[in-house]
This record gives sequence, C-alpha cells and structure tokens, in this order.
Amino acid sequence: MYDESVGTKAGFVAVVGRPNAGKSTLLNYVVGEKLAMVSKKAQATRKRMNIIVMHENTQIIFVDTPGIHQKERLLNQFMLDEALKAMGDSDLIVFLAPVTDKLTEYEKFLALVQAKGTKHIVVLTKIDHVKQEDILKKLGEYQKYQDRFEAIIPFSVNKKVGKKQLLDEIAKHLPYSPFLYDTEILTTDNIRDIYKELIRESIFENLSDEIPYESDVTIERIEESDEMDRVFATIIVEKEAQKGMIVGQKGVGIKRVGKSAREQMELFSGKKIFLDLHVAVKKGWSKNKEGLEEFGYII
Ligand SMILES: Nc1nc2c(ncn2[C@@H]2O[C@H](COP(=O)(O)OP(=O)(O)OP(=O)(O)O)[C@@H](O)[C@H]2O)c(=O)[nH]1
Ligand SMILES: [Mg+2]
Repeated sequence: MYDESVGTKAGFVAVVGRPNAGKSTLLNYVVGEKLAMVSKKAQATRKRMNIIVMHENTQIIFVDTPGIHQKERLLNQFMLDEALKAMGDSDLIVFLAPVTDKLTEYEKFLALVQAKGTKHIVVLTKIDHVKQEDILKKLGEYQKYQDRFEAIIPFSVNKKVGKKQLLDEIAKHLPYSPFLYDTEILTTDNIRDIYKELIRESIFENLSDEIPYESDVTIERIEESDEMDRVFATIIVEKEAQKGMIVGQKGVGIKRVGKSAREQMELFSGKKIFLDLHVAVKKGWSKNKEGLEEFGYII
C-alpha cells in the first residue's frame, strides 16, 4: 500500500469536449510547450495524447482527445472511440465548452458519463470572446447542474485566465499515489508522433476544403544528429486530384506546407530541420479498416 503521508498525488485526467472547443490549446498553455496540434478548423486532434503537468505535489497526466462528434466515416468513429476510451480510463474528466455554446453539448456529455460516474470539472473556454456579464450569465445557466460537476472554471488562453484555479481543483480530486512518470517528461508521445502532428497542423493551416480531413502523414524515418534532424515524411491523400492540389503549381503548395511545418519542428526541437516531404495517393484510406490501421488508427 502507498503511504499517504508521503503526500504525492497522481492521476489521469481526460480532456473532452466538442471539436474546436480549445482542448489542445489549453493543454499546450498549461504545460508551457507547444506539444499538441491546434487548428482553427475543427476535428484537428485524431488520437489521444498524454501531456504531463507537475503541479506542486501532484502529477497530472492530461489526456488530450479528439472532439466528441458523430459521423459516418470510419476515421470519425475511431476518433469518438478515442475520447470514450480516455474517459473510461481516467480518474477525473475535464469537460470543455466555449462560453458561447448552448448547454446541449454538456447535456449530451452528462448522459455519457452517467453510467460510469467519473467526477468531472467544467471549463468555459475562450472567455476573452465575450463580456464579463455574458460569462456570469453562462455560469448561471450551468448552475442548473451544480450537483453534477465538481467545479466550473472560466478560462482564457489569450488572457491567461484560469490556469491555477484549474490545476488546484484537479489536484484536489486526484488520488494519493507515487508519481507515475519521470517528473521531467512532458509527454509520452515520441518525437515521431510530434513531428507527424506538426506536419498535419501545417496541412490544416495551409490547405482548404476536404484535404485536411482526407489526408494523413507518415514519418518514414528520422536521422538525428546534435545540430540537425533529417525527417523523411509522406503526406497520404485519398484521391489523385488531391495530390495535385497539395503539390500546387510548380510545387509551391507543398513548399508552403513544408516550410511552416519545418519552422514549427525547429521551434519544438531547438535544432535545424531538414524536411523531405512527398505526397502519395492511397485510395480511400480513411474509409476502410486496413487503411486506417496502416496509419495507426486501430479500430
Ligand atoms: N480567443 C481564443 N481562442 C482560443 C482559445 N483557446 C483556443 N482558441 C482557438 O480555438 C481554436 C480551436 O482550438 P483547438 O485547441 O485546436 O481545439 P480542440 O478542442 O483541440 O479541437 P479538436 O482537436 O478539433 O477537437 C483555435 O483556433 C484556437 O486558437 C482562447 O482561450 N481564446
Ligand atoms: Mg485538439
């Protein structure tokens, strides 16, 4: 048995909410590093990612998840499953909703957590978008469910509001435990996963229409040295026409994607990056089980 008098706590905290609620942005801000990909476009995050924050004597292992939404496509079913698994495996859940959202998403979430009964905290995100009186009004609306949540916390990454309150509140609800990971590490993802996500982020940022949703990235290999990482990666698309759209006239499209990905990768690693980026077509990869499994989305 763990001796509680040691006083350390640790636990898993699933961060959930609809696509674009601000989950990945909040976690990058809380950990103080750009680890998770973020986009103006919804459905950016596809897989769970652990982000580890030390807060006083507590080790909080946050699990970033894909936004909860339902769609026919197999990839979206995988994404929903990722969120559900993270909730099922957690000691505590943090539910995020933009302050401007109606309570319907929250009510759907309540129905989901009902069975398991895991405790949760509500975080109202993006409060910099509205006036103080609108925040108070929304807090009032949530009071209807005050016996369901442990706390409700207004949050803004842009205005740096809510971080300490959130971490303090989470620590209250986690169990006494030895630390579960080395206190120095910030994520259990490896450099390969992070580079992959940074390239995906660049695709979300630089390309429009269906391309962000029908593409993925594989890192073929990385040659690491002290000053420079050489990264060989392929963007996979569903259709031949999409390949042309990414490459663009005289290759300007893929150059743009590569440049902003490379800049982010350099920021992350603190090294020079040489990025060798190609595009390949894999017909319908996101629509069948085998195609998804090849990219690590195992259903
Ligand atoms: N103004 C403002 N914008 C924010 C804030 N937090 C997040 N955003 C923006 O909201 C958008 C979505 O953020 P993400 O962190 O990618 O959202 P997510 O919940 O992880 O989305 P999925 O991965 O698609 O489920 C981005 O454009 C962010 O810059 C905030 O506190 N204030
Ligand atoms: Mg995300």
